[in-house]
Amino acid sequence: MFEKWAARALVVCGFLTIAVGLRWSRAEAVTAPSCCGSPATYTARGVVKSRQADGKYLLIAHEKIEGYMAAMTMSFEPRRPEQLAAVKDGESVRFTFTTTEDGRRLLDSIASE
Ligand SMILES: [Cu+2]
Repeated sequence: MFEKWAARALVVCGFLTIAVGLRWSRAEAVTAPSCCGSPATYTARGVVKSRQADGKYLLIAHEKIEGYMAAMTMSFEPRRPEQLAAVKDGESVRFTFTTTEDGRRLLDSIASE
């Protein structure tokens, strides 16, 4: 008698676990950061921290970017070398960038403020 009840409880428990698990994974997919979704363009403000010697990246401490991410320091990839020359380290800048499906952030424009 007890065994039958326990077996039934296990089955119900299993179903609940699967149901909750499915719901969670779906919720995660919806709220996942927009790091690698479809391309989007954002405008942001920040301070240039440094640049990579090979000219491939600019490290920027950016303010909160509405609809994208909280304030943090991260790298952005200039589309053209002139973009690196246009700003100095330590300078406050305003910039526009476009995200790519593989998670890159390409600088469309950047200028000191
Ligand atoms: Cu960031």
